Amino acid sequence: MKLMIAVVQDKDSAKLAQNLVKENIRATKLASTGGFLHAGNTTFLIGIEDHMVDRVKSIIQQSCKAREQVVAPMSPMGASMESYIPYPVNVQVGGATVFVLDIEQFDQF
Ligand code: 2BA
Repeated sequence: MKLMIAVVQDKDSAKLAQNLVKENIRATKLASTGGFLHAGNTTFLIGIEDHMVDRVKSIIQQSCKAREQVVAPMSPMGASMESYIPYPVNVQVGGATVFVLDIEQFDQF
């Protein structure tokens, strides 16, 4: 058994959730925030049998697309100097960042 953790853009989360349900794949959605853009994104926790990992990856790939985002300069007021960006930059976000972890035990009570 594996735990797949997928960080996706909010714009893609409804589509991904729908496509997982369609294929009877269980998932938990968590509201999350990107460390770099400080923008909202969605983290999916998906517990899945080993042989389904590639199928889930391909569903994620089909459901999520990359987008360009302009990062406006952030005020150093209220934000730490470490994350201060003094000029606008273009970053490509997504489609999805996916981690696959081994699960030691899986129980449901
Ligand atoms: P953010 O951290 O807000 O990053 C948004 C996008 O900004 C990233 O897209 C990447 O293109 C860019 N970026 C991030 N850190 C950067 C840096 N130090 N310098 C220059 N550009 C940088 P993605 O790579 O597609 O990541 C989308 C979101 O996925 C991230 O949002 C974060 O929430 C998550 N993520 C990505 N890599 C991760 C990792 N290794 N561990 C945990 N979460 C990760």
